[in-house]
Amino acid sequence: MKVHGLPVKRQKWSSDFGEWFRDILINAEIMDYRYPIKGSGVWMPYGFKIRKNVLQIIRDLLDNSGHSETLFPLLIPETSLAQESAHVKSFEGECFWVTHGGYDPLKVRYALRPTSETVIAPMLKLWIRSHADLPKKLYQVVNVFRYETKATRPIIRMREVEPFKEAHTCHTSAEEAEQQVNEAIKLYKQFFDDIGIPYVVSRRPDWDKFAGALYTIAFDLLCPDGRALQIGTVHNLGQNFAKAFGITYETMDGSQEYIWTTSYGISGRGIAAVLIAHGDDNGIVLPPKIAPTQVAIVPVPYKGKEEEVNQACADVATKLKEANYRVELDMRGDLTPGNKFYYWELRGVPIRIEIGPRDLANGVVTIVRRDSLKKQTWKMDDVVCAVKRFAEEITRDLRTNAAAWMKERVYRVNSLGEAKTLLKRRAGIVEVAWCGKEDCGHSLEEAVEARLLGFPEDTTEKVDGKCLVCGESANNIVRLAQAY
Ligand code: P5A
Ligand code: ZN
Repeated sequence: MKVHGLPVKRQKWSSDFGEWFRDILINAEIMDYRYPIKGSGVWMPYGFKIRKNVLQIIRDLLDNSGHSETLFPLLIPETSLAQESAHVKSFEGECFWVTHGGYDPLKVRYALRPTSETVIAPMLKLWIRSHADLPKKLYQVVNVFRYETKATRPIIRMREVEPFKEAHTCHTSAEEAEQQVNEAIKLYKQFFDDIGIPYVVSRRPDWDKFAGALYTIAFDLLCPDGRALQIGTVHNLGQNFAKAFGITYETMDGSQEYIWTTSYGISGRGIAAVLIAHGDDNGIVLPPKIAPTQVAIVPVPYKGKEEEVNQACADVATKLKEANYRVELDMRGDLTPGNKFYYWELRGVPIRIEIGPRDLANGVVTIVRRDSLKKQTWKMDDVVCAVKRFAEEITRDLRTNAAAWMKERVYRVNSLGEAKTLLKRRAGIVEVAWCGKEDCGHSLEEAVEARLLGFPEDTTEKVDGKCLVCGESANNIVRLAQAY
């Protein structure tokens, strides 16, 4: 079978994850990465539907927690980008620059936004007058552009990053900004929990924080190849951008103060994470909430019984649609039932219903769960109840299994040798004691040839250990991993 001119390969999720991911995007018709610009891809119709459902979850979460959706321009004058010194230093080498309008060189060149702090700041300066204007919580869903020099990968490391969901908030005090950071962490936890994605939350070391931030909290997912993927970040920006752009507000007692800001973002990696965390050797597996098709109905006809079987399938489809499920009745005449099973499995449709003459005679349907591939028969009259129940079970089991898989791959060790061995064979995430000194952190990264993800932000556990580098007492655990 060929899809879109590419041979269908069956790389294994379990043994050849990188290839699996690349192939599955094309084979399941999610993203075509053959566009003639490196780092740009095309969301295909099926992928676009998944993208739309995932976006809806984020929009709902943000809309229901006091954020307002907006849309800011794509172009940033270099003069704006340059206003916050740490920010410009980190991002100017990553920008795509617009230098001409037609034949005319521009006096001030424009950057395609690599992120929007410096797009939003000049407008906040105009909008924020007094404490009554605060807090302010905005977000937008856009594409951002980063001239990534590391190997690009579809969805995971794009140069045109899309959909980029970025929130920007403004506050009257440091405490309120910190509270917002915690609120954002909670929102992102809810988002990932909703689609069953496991994560660890870590405070990035100072040298790896977002440029212009006081500190950065990051969500990381462990991929089947043992590498960590950063799937979302929350930044406390303190007053850095407020000071750089002169954004002040009038306090209750009439004085002028700089505002405090935060920003947080999730990219298409939020979608990639679903494919990565739940996929298997047969394809992708989608949680019902975001599956474009939740139930695929496949008739298994037998000579002479075609009409009855097809009619029963149509009746079941109608019932399920009336109960608001997204249903596909697969009546394609040119495919065998086997081909159809393969087709829907590859695309991760959570529930498949098969009806054959024997089912019909017994007044039942055969229901197959995509996650476990287990088959069960169910009374045809109760099909709506069955689908409801299976959808709930699949949602729960996907989350539980993915979380268990990741948890098994978090190791706590107390020697550099052990850490190095585990990380070398990409066993997962390794936790060690660290004194917190930057020098020791760098030495640690060098010694084990991996990245420091940071301090756990999802536990308050203290340890009674010794820094593996300098031997001084260390109460903090730090996470290390090979990272994307
Ligand atoms: C927060 C939103 C920011 O840009 N400004 C607005 C802040 N943070 S970030 O960490 O730089 O990016 C947010 C998340 O985007 C993902 N990401 C990418 N995804 C795909 N391709 C890329 N090239 C890429 N770069 C960053 C990461 O998940 C990151 O956490
Ligand atoms: Zn140390």
